[in-house]
Amino acid sequence: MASSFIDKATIRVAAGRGGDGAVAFHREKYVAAVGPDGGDGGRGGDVIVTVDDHMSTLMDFRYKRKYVAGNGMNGNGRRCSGKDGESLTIKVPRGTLIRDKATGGILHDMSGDEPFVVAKGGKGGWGNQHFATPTRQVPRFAKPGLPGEDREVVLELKLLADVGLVGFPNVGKSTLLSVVSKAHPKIANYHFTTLFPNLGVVYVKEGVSFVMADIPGIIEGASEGAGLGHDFLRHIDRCRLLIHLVDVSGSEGRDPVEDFETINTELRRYSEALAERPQLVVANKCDLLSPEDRAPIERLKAHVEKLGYRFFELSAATQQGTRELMLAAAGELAELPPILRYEPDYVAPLPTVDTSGELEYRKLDADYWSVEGPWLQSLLSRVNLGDYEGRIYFDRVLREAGVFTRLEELGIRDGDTVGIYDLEFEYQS
Ligand SMILES: Nc1nc2c(ncn2[C@@H]2O[C@H](COP(=O)(O)OP(=O)(O)OP(=O)(O)O)[C@@H](O)[C@H]2O)c(=O)[nH]1
Ligand SMILES: [Mg+2]
Repeated sequence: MASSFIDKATIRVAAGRGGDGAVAFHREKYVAAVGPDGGDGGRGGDVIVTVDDHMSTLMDFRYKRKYVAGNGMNGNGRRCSGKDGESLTIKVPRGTLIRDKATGGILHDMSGDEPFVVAKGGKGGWGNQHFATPTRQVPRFAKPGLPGEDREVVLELKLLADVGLVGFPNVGKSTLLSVVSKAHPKIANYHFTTLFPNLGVVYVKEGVSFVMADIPGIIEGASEGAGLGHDFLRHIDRCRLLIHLVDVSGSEGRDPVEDFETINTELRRYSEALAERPQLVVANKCDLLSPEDRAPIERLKAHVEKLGYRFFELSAATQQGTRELMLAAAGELAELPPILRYEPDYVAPLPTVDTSGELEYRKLDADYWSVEGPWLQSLLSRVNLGDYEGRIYFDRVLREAGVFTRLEELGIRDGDTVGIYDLEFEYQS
């Protein structure tokens, strides 16, 4: 589809890393005592996503694919904390779904107004001021900052519309939208005039209005890529009601009943749920049939009513029947559940790490042991210690990597503190 309408994009989002904590000591003339006053590192900036109602495509993401927030600054003496890294805000059109690229899981549906943090900045390391205890008055260590989240995400636009128009090309979908709303979609007597979705607001009466989406035409084999394919059906995924337009004039030599079935088959191939969505079936271009040639209308009517659909006769071009159709649509919508919002279903996989790299074990004080190293830092920044499963997993990886065995060899005793970046725990054999 050669157009500037981009409705899917993959981008990389990288939050800032946290600054390192400082080791510093407070000194005053004539005062003997020195106190630790190393400040903390600043937090890394987040990458945040917000909705911008002036945007209607993901075009901006075609050329710019990497979004990086600022790093936190290191802490300094005199208890000066490092400056937090600057957060970065990305704007997307309303209705954009954010998925994790690796798992396909839904991270967030940008339908509402609340911003979403798609990559969290790394925590700053603590300065040595935090490590003073009655028995350890001169802590000569501080903590490094942690890396920020860095991930690839897929942005997928799914417009927010109550009603979706479906049908073969050239049946009059755009014409219908143009006569019942203020939208000005392109209309012409050839196939695939519409290349990307158009939205229009249909005002029915005071207090009653709805949003209708006009999408490109569907043909047989769309699910295999025929015509414009069927990817654009994602824009009517959320629709509460479909209006299925069928050309009954025979102007293209096709059979209305077959057309109706073909479209439903293609919808089903895209998604069972979409095929099951309530439909109003509409015979369009009725003005082209003479009153004595109602046979195609009657055949379609009988066919769809037997299947339980409501049927309407229409001439979008002369606006015959449009009012009745819009009233019926509004009536159906009043009974239907609200527009679909996608619930997040992303489950962070437990991070796999190669634990073969060397770790640095340091006894920083009589009862304080520090363990650091690249893989440990990476594991810590990716595992969720807030949940039970995450903690068990972290413990297991450390055990299997021989961290506790090594600490015992070095002489750790029960009750000593183990510090791993911003994590501290009391050692129990
Ligand atoms: N006579 C008559 N012509 C109509 C009617 N509705 C639409 N048309 C004509 O049919 C042609 C196609 O109309 P469109 O509204 O562009 O059709 P579409 O379904 O949006 O087509 P695609 O965007 O290509 O899928 C245009 O020439 C319209 O003027 C109708 O009710 N009666
Ligand atoms: Mg059209």
